[in-house]
Amino acid sequence: MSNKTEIRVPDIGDFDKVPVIEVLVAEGDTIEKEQSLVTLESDKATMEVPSSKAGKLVELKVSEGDEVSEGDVIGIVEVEGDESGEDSESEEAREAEEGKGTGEGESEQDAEDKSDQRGSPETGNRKPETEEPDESKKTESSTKESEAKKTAESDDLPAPPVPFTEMGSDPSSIPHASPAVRKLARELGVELSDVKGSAEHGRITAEDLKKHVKSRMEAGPASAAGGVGLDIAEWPRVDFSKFGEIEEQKLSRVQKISGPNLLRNWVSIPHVTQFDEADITEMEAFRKAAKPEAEEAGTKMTPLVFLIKAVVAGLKKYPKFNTSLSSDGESLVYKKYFHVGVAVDTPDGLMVPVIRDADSKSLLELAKDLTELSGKARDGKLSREDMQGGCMTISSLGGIGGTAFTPIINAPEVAILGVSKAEMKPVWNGDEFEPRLTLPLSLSYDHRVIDGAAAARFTQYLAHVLGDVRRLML
Ligand code: CAO
Repeated sequence: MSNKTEIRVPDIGDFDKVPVIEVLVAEGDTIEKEQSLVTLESDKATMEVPSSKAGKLVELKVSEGDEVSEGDVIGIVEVEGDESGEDSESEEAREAEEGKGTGEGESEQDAEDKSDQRGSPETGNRKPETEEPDESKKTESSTKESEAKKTAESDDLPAPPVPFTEMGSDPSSIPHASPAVRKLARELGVELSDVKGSAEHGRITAEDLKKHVKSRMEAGPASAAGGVGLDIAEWPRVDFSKFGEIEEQKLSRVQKISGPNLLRNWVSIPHVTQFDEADITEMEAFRKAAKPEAEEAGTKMTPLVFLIKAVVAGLKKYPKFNTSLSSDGESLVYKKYFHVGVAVDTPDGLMVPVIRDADSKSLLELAKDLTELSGKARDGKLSREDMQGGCMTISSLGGIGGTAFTPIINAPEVAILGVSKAEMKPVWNGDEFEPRLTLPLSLSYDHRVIDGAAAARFTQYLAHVLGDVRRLML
């Protein structure tokens, strides 16, 4: 005996008219109970709609691009034998009587699938888990429900609320991808942040993931994306308490996320660092003179603001510095925009917000952006978008001290500018030593893309424009 059941969009909270971004099944498929049928995506979140019944999908009512709301029919499932009508009801009732909820006795796979729908603890859920059906209430009302269900078409009832998996609210959050794609990425051992999404909003599809894996395999161990197959010795396991008192503190979330990226960049990019100095005596005089105006505008004019302008000038003059290697390592992508990243020291670790369109902004506008973004970084309020799209990063330790350092390139950028503390130095002017304020620059570059001579020209050019900031207006 068979029975046709409509599978509807469950309670999805405050969301309405949510686009279907992925259809995961086709008409004629035999589907399992709880199998995901479609993925929905709002501006900031994704969710998969599972089937409340097992059986054959005889009709699919939605396609990619459709917009659905709670209660809309997704498809019709033909349920056979045990799964249909009374049989399944009596089984549910039996389970309820025995105190078995959906959470108990589930297989590992089930648990994993559900945790996919709930999202990682880091990203949080729009709906707390307590909003999922309360099993004890289910037990109490099971008799009433089963009676009601005998008279009505029980399977038409919407499934229990399904939580959205939030994305994008966290700067370092998971890239746009459906739970199924994230699960597949985990199984394949792929970092989603390494994969380029081809769908709307850069969303990563299963196809993108497969292409990524294929290109990594084809590119071999030295792909541009950092596919290094280094045979590194195991990390030493040491019981430090044998040597004295210790205290263990967990790494911050930001450190946990940035650590693997730093390691990948460090081991997979052939770094060279070019050191140089800029005479910023005149620039400093101008900066000091402009300070009151900056304060009036509610911001602060630090040397970094001039450096952002100088980097933009450098990227314009030497476009190779404004490129990225394609993920297959076959081509160089030239960018026609000028977004500059700035490393910000925060209590949770290093973050790199990006100042957009720095070429079209005045010094005061850049100062404002810098103040706003570094404030957001320190308050842990950067969005993912705030940290994307950088052309080159500046890491300034000038407010702290030091004479030079070797910054790690923020892939897929090809260079990073390190800035140390300006110091007054005696400089020979042909007749005598003159005190000049000297700013140390440390430019790390990807030697696969940039030659040493180009790097020396780039830092010389930075020194040139910083030596006479009027050139920044040209
Ligand atoms: N030489 C001398 N003085 C400098 C300087 C330099 N290169 N750069 C900044 N200063 C001065 C500023 O003028 C300011 O002094 P005043 O208040 O008298 O003007 C003071 O140092 C403090 O500056 P700041 O740090 O508040 O501002 P900033 O614009 O230079 O930097 C920011 C902003 C967010 C980049 C910075 O606060 C920061 O977080 N730096 C650390 C970045 C980092 O950790 N990099 C390492 C990455 S690798 O781990």
